[in-house]
Amino acid sequence: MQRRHFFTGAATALAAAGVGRAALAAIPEAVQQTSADTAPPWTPPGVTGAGRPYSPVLTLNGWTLPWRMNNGVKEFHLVAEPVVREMAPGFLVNMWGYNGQSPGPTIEVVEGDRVRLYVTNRLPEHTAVHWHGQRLPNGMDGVGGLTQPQIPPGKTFVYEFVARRPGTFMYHPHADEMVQMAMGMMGFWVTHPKGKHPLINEVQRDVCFLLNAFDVEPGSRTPQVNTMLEQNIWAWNSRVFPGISPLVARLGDRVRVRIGNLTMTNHPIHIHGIEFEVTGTDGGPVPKTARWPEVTTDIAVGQMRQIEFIADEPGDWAMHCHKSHHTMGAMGHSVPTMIGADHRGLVQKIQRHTPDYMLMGERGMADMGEMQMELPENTFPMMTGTGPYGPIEMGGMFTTLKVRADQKPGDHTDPGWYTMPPGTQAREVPTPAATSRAPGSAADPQTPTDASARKPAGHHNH
Ligand SMILES: [Cu+2]
Repeated sequence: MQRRHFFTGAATALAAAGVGRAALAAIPEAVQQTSADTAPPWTPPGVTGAGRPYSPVLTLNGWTLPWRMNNGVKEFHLVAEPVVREMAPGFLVNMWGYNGQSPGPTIEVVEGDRVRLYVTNRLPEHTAVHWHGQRLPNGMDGVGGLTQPQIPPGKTFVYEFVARRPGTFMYHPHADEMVQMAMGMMGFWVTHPKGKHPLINEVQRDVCFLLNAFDVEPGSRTPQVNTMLEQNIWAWNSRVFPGISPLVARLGDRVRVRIGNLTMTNHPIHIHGIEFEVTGTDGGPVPKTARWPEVTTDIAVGQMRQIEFIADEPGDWAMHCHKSHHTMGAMGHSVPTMIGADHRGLVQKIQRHTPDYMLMGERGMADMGEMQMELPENTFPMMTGTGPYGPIEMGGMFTTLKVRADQKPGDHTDPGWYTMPPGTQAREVPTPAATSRAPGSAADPQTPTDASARKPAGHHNH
């Protein structure tokens, strides 16, 4: 849901001074977003001049900033401000963002558009906005101190340039960057080609999102801004699974996914069920002769990757970062590995002194997915997300690609879980007796029954 708020203070002052209607509208209204749901693609209302048609993108758990035409210039209004982001249902984090959310709204323009961006700073400290990847005059590059004075709290600056090349871009502060990006300040930018482009395919689905990370102590609500690498919340567009919308496609659709990385580590993004090609980066389209098939592509820090595939296999396909700790929620790194350790009888003894004591990891960590452990308030569980067959045991940077034959063209609504055709699903069969070993049994080689079992047998000492 979007709400529009006018800068009533400024408007009142201007009205009192008897300024005309044109001056009152000198700055476009700043549209606000109150929801973390995926907003439908924003199609501009009937426009003329530079308001040329394009096929809009879908921002995963985000939205597109409406613009207005003013004498042939597309005008936007960003407001940098503190926001509360719902990272997953019931998990709220105090962030800094733009126009009510983190990330900020996606900005969509067409190659050749003259763009004017007003930026109002409602943060407690100065900021500046860098338009990552754009060709523009040096003074519009948004590097505080280098190309412009910082935007002080309470002030509005304006940027203006021509979106010269089509592609996938982002925006973020170049002011107190470590703090401001750790607090969630960033947004996506798409410049659509002005016509048919030899290296840019027409697609039926065009989805974008940013990779971001936070360090939110369990039980708290504000990210630790001085954490360099040990973030514990791995997010897509400031959302974590199961709070991330699925990518939905109609069988046979050509799908483009644009991903930017504003975390401090790389993310190998992996999609099941299909092969894709990297068709572009933030540097522009990749020549066709330089594309090769992949199922995983690594997205390094500060990079963007634009990938494309044909959604020709129906199902619910996992799509995730392949760093396994990035598909988990907050967890302690100091938990010792307990696999293979025999703790029988020990837990009860410890619980006599420490009634809340729990043993973790004796048989692996999978049990965590359904463990009903008491968590501090406002803590995102370590693993979460339940599928039709039980806990998915993943959170963080994980979602699903849902491909359906009966999905309507352009319909992004979640079709629910996939129904497997009969005979196409892994199933249990009788286990041959000779290979059956119950965990913890004497036949389990990882479970020594006594000290002598550890001694190598059949060898002589030399
Ligand atoms: Cu990752």
